Amino acid sequence: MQQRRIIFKHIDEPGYTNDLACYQRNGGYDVLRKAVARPPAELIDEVKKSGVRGRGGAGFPAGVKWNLVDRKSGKPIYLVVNADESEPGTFKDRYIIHQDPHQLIEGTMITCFANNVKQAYIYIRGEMPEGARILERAIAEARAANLVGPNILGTGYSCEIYVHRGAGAYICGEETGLIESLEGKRANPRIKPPYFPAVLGLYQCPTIVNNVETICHVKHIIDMGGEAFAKIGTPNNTGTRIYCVSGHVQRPGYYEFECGKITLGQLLNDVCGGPRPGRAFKAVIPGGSSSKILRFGETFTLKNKDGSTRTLAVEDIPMDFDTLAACGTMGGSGGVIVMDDTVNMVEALANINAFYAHESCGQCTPCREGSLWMKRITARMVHGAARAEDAALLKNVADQIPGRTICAMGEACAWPTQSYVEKFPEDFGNYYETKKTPRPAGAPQLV
Ligand code: L3W
Ligand code: SF4
Repeated sequence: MQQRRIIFKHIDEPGYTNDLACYQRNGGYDVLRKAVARPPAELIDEVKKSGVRGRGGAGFPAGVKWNLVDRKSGKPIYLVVNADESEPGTFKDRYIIHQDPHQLIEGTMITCFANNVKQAYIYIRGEMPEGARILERAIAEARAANLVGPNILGTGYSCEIYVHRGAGAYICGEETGLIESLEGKRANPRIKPPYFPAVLGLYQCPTIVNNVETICHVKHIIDMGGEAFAKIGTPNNTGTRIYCVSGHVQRPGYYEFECGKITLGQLLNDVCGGPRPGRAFKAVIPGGSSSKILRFGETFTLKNKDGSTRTLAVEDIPMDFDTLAACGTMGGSGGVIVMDDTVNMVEALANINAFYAHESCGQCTPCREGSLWMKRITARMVHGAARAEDAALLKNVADQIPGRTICAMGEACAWPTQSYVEKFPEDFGNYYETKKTPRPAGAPQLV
């Protein structure tokens, strides 16, 4: 399978990090130069026509988001680039930042010009200090070349980009938590609807929040035109996607393909070399740890447009937003985590549950208490204190969370438990019998 590298075109070439001259030698900032000569509304229209969907997790169309921005309020419009890449299994944005920072800065400036933004923030995850330094140096280089800052390219248009470092909390990647954090507060997500950041965001002003990869796509959309971009990939799932593959495959890594033009089986077998010698695939998380797990061997019956149906095995699923959603999971952030038959799903879930319980911001009772209880139950299971009722109890706790919380982390923490327990009854059901070991006298109570 041939990759189609658009975002990653120059990713492994030496000289792209903090070398503006190298970037410009290869056409860097030419698209910005052309963009600032066009009416901003035209640029927004190109992005709308491209159909590009957000690469951070939700897959919301970027052009629609830009259209929802309140442009009549008279308040400044802000752009926030979400570089708080924290979703377990996802490692693409940091690579763009490290290897090709000017691509992100060019996309940021085009987005700002199109939306009349005068101040943009790149909110970068606290654990990526080198990425922050690279970006700061690259912005300084661009500013010195009159590509960022006052009166860019002599157009009279001015725009500053600031790098803002998070402090290592997953919830800062949720757009409203991120905005609170940017305002200097604790990253407690805000209730939405009714007000989305497009209307009331940073400092209660209209704000566009887009993921790093999405912003990079903007550069290429403006370069080739929205219609041409829409021809890449599949209808409603346009452009390329970066899949970050980790876990039990022979060649883990990041791979860029046309969205939906590669199946999960092709990605894992042909591209990533298949399972380790002597092993078989057991399960795969297709879009970051928050997405529901897929079990090798399960099938999905999906409806075609003409009313007929088709049955897909896990290996046959095209890696696009819509098909993955129709299979009950999601493309999410593109983080594909593979598990082979050495993995016990109770242990895998215990790991994920510990993560979500630690990262819940605590505002909503179902998420705060539910994630903690799911962690406690799976922890006691793996520590040899499983109880007969644990699988059912886990499911019961998880079922109380989705739809009852302020932000999507409610779903994110519940979906793994729901899907693991449901799809791997042999691991969860047997756990009590096989792993039950008496607690040593005087051992601390696990729950
Ligand atoms: C204006 C409306 N704007 C929706 C905007 C909204 C947001 C975007 C999507 O969750 C997912 C989650 C994680 N007027 C609007 C509107 N918008 N209606 O559209 O919104 P939403 O609510 O569907 O999703 P979300 O809250 O952004 C994101 C999943 O991503 N995920 C998490 C990844 C985490 C990272 C990370 O590492 N930092 O990326 C993983 O797949 O579970 O489902 O912009 O404002 N009427
Ligand atoms: Fe915080 Fe969880 Fe509620 Fe989101 S769902 S606001 S992370 S408690």
